[in-house]
Amino acid sequence: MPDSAPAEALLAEARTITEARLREVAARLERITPAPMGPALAYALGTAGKRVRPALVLACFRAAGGTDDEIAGLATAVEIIHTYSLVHDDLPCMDDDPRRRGRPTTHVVFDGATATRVGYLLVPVAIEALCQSTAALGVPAGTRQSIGRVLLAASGIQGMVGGQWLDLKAEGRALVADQLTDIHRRKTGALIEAACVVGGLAAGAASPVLEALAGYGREIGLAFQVADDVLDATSTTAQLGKTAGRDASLQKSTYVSFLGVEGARAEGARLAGRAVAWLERAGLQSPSLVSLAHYIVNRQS
Ligand code: GRG
Repeated sequence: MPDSAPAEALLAEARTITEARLREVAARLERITPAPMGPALAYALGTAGKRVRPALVLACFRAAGGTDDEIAGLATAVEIIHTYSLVHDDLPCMDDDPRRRGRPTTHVVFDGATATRVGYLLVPVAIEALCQSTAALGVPAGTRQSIGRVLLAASGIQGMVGGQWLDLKAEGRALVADQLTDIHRRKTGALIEAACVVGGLAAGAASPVLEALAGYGREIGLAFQVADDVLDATSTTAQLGKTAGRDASLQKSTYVSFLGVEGARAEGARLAGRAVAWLERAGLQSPSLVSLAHYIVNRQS
């Protein structure tokens, strides 16, 4: 049985430091942005997530030798991109979901136009957090550029936006396995992989370490979505904090529709094992990352 304590401690730390930064960002945005946008931005930033992506930034930074607490700013930047994606994902023109993180979604509390603007506005806010944090960390200019490029590429057409687009187009259509993997890797996996890589880059990691962190992130990024498919099919709305059974009602192809619940669980475990193997091959000692890989596929929400 893998040790879950390091992952739990890391996630608790990620929640504490990220949420403190998110509160600061929300308070500043509320001061400078007229209603309803200011309150809507603060609402979206104030919802309580698991903070898996910030935890990955922290753990990969430390696995690559980083020690500076300013990494919290970069972890927050990644979480803000993720937050924008959730606000847009829930919109009526996308997954049309009334609940997220145990609360009504931003477009339900405000309206669709406000929630759409919230999403767009959060992107430059994230980039600002990235710039401030990499400057405070003393990251060299070339590496700062790489961090920006990695995060934006993962968020764009070859990553998250492209994956979401393909996912929407695939509703009600049968996919083949490679198409499903491509969608999952882009829609969900790309940002998770980027969280790992930017953590390593901020610590000044050399190429073999970066490659191992990217490999780890790629495997757990896909595993994360496989676990999400399982949870959607097996959990309740109360447990998930978002509407359960959404994939079936939208007639989506998922790992569960391909492999069944047990097959999808086994695939998640296989991918988590592959993620840990990347660390072992590079000689990276990180009980937190090992534990987090298992947490990602065994989580309950
Ligand atoms: C313009 C086509 C287009 C897209 C815009 C909306 C969007 C960009 C992308 C959607 C990306 C997305 C929401 C993917 C799902 C990823 C996922 C499994 C999210 C849930 O993550 P958790 O479980 O959530 O970490 P918490 O709430 O814990 O943060």
